[in-house]
Amino acid sequence: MNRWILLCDLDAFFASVEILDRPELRGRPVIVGGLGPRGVVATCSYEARAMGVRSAMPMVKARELCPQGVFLPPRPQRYRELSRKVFDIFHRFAQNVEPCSIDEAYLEVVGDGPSIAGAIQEAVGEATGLSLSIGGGPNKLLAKVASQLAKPGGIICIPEGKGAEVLAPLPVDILPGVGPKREALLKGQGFSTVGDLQQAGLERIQALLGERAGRDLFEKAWGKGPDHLASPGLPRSISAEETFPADIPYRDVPSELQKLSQKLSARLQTYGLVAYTLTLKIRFPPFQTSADRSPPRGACGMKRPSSPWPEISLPSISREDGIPGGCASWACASAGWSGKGREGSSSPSSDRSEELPEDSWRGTGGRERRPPSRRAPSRPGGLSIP
Ligand code: TTP
Ligand code: MG
Ligand code: MG
Repeated sequence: MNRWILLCDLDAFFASVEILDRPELRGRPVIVGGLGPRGVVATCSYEARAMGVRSAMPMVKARELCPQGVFLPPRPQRYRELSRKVFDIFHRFAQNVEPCSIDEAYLEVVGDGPSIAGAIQEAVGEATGLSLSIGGGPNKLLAKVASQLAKPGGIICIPEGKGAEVLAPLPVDILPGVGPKREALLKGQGFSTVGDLQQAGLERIQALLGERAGRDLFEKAWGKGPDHLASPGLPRSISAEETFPADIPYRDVPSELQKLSQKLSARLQTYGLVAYTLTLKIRFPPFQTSADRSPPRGACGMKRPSSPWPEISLPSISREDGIPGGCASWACASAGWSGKGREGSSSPSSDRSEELPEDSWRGTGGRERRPPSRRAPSRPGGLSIP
């Protein structure tokens, strides 16, 4: 196999950077995130993960689980600086790079996959001191799964034709798209491993999940996935969000949303984009999140980013949900667009890692992640599943 897709993902990225800059923290449970009463964990070192701490977990819970932890606020600028260095290395080695986030990208490489992966890992380590895990395969699905198995600090490459065999003994939630709900549904029907899904046959999976989702999952179970990277370009959405230290009264929500929409508008402008849909999310006490999305180019009155946005249709949210307590604890506005929506001359960065919103470390959108129990032991320097 001469052409490989590699998924490169830094290990415990924000926490690793903190440890890099303060080596005395090495070996300690380091937890990075919002330190206020509403803060959530952005990420944590593997030592903290051993204590049960996870990304997107409320910081209060993390403190309970790991009272001896070192709790640090995020430093987005420093993370971006290191991310840029790492992405420069990716571009040196790869024909194509598809960024997925600030610490992660798919690379298309030609040659001996495992040794190219080893060279990338080494170059990143030398240039930044950061640990990188790499999964390789003939397509994005297998590269992604392999990268999960390779964490932390390993390389696992799955050759062409071996995907189904490697996947068979793994738990169903190794497959992208199988979250806690779907995992419970599948397990309830006796499908614990990917091999169970392979054996079930397409029709049974479709009967359970519907025609399209069933086909999609069945194909993944057999190791099929996209074998080309998305063309370099734009992120699919941009968002701005705010977690308030204390609940705000409902009458203040419109002005807060105005501020968020201005932030968003500025970001759209940076990329020369015209928004296509607008989504609003507001969290009401105790922890109820309401969302409202405009139809394409529709009622929310999406306009050119240069003009201030018109009023946001808050009332439709409030009527549906009755606003218990009459106040909000969190708000998020995001915008998406069609490929055609881009304007004129400004040239956006093709590096989507740039898109991490300043405040995304608050992690409000993420789901708690699972313990890395399924991770196979990996050895640095290269392991290839024969
Ligand atoms: P990930 O690559 O998902 O996680 P990680 O690098 O911390 O750990 P690993 O890859 O070894 O499992 O995310 C990269 C960074 O993005 C992470 O260091 C912090 C940030 N992040 C958040 O701010 N909130 C989140 O909910 C998640 C998942 C990540
Ligand atoms: Mg990572
Ligand atoms: Mg990542």
